Amino acid sequence: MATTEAKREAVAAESDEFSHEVKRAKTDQEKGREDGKESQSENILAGFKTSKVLSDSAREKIMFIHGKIDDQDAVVVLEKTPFREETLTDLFSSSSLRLEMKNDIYSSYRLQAPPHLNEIKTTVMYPATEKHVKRYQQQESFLVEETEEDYHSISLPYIEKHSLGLQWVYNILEKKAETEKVVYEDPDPDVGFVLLPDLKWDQKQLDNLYLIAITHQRDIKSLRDLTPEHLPLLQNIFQKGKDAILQRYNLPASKLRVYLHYQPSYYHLHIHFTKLGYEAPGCCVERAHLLSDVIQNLQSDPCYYKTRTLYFPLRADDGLLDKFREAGRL
Ligand code: M7G
Repeated sequence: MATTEAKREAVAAESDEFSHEVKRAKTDQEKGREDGKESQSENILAGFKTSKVLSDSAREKIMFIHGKIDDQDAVVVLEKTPFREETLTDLFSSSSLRLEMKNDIYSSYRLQAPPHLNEIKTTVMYPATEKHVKRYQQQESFLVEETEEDYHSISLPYIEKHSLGLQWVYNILEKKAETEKVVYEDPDPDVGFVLLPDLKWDQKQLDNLYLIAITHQRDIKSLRDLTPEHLPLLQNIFQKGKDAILQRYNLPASKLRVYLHYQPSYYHLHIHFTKLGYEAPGCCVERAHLLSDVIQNLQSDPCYYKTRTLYFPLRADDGLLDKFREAGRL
């Protein structure tokens, strides 16, 4: 289970090429919506040749596949989406039922739903690098203990050299991508942010609601950089983010899990807003830090995140893990 979760997390931790693909697809989709119809994109998967199933989960109904499109490497993620209460009437009335067995009051069927009620969320990384392919392979995780000293001698130099591109973040902040999706924006350069649906959320149902708030400030990498100077920013995101979600989705703050990841995949400060009860990838205790705790910790100790030992999981193939090993810290 943990490995599938790690892989689901990795879906979002793609390189720039992936972001470009996604942005292109979204832009087309958005254009389609403006025309009053959803655009039908060219089927780039029509000639997809499967090389290997990298991993899958029958329970989560997700599969990560490595293959080729026009002789170039590609990774495709197929994920069945949750049922939606508002489409049940349509589903029952417009599907066909094939009986498999009947015994007393018990019967089982194969229900064949019409295509519009049977969609599969599909993420394509193409052209994919070796790094993409490796990310989705079954991997063990290890818990790492990072002291203040480790952060400066091991993590920070690694992050500065190897972290994933932030172009997709800047595209959102500069209104070059996903503009239609923005739920709320506070344009203030110091305490402002953009709140929008996360890539992982198909926005079809609230059960798996997932939004991210991206700060306009560009120089805060992660939790480690936070000091009391950032309290107005964090409090602003917390309050206005909750207000915006209540207004748009009618979900009160008591139904939300608002947190930061450490380590994040992208080193530009952003806050995750998910629905309480939804086991979002990365909401586990070893990775998620509640925003309300972060605010209180900074209020009680200005150096809390600068000096504290932090714990987080790293996958076996993560280069940062090698660095911790080389330093004798694992
Ligand atoms: P993170 O804490 O850096 O790491 O979160 P994680 O990806 O391991 O969770 C970054 C968040 O940004 C994730 O929840 C991603 O799903 C989301 N995300 C990534 N990309 C490339 C995009 C994107 O292009 N658009 C949107 N809306 N969200 C994205």
